[in-house]
Amino acid sequence: QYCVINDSDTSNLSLVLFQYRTCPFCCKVRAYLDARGISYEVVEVDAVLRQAIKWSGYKKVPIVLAKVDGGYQQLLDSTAIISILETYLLDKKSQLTEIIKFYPVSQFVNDAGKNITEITNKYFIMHNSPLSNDNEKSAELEERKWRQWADTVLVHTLSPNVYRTPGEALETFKWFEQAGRWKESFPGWECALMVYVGAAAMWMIAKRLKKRHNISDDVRQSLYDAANEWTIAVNKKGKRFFGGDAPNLADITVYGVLSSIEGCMAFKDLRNNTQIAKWYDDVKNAIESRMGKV
Ligand code: GSH
Repeated sequence: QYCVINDSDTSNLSLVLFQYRTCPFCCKVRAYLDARGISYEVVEVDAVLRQAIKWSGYKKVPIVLAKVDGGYQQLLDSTAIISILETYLLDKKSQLTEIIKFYPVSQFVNDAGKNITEITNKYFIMHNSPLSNDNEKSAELEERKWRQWADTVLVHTLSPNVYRTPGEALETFKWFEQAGRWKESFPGWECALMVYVGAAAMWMIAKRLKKRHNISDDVRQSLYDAANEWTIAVNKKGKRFFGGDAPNLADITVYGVLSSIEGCMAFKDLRNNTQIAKWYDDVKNAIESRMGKV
């Protein structure tokens, strides 16, 4: 329902991102698209009714729909989307339809009886020729490690924090409504449904998630611990970013995930109680300076 247009985009991509504005995985994909100066169209999905993604067999967001020869290709999973597009940008010769063959979708039922969709190789950037030097290799290994950490550690600290109490959950959803510009996309009753049903549901779900992911009862501390772990890793590099003078995929991923709570009380607390703000603001500025116009 809106477009980000970058006049200097030479990627030849034509992408539609189906998203919940403040979903951490969607924020991560937007951070990537903006960092690479790619133009794209955004469709905001109603998180309760999800009509806008009924066409897809996949029930989650983000989904990126890419125009390819002879039709459209759907790309699933935030991490896979980033790896596929990064491979496409690095490898000037291959088409998306060729690249996605390296990222097969596998579906299985896990121990808990849930249907799981996984994308094989999702953390890997494919190269036409092997990386030649050890520095490049270890940089890529570290980048992969922290992208994985963002998906498996950092992200799990968010829900218990932003839905910590019923009041905080409601405040969070009111920010979602504002940030996602729901009022421009959905009728009033649907906005109210999303805010109140969403806040109540997520407050309850967050308690379960807290247990499942072993988040300590002091949920803020878990968030601070994660942020500190990352800040130490960045500082060790002795540069502005983990990736050096420019953000790499690890910076973009960690930033993207954290940006999903920017309007929440937890984010203010995070800035005030850790050293992450400088790095965060630097990445934000770097990304926004490359981003197209809305
Ligand atoms: N591994 C997926 C990714 O990285 O893209 C996770 C995506 C995901 O869990 N998305 C959530 C979702 O769509 C929103 S934050 N859940 C289903 C729903 O809300 O209906």
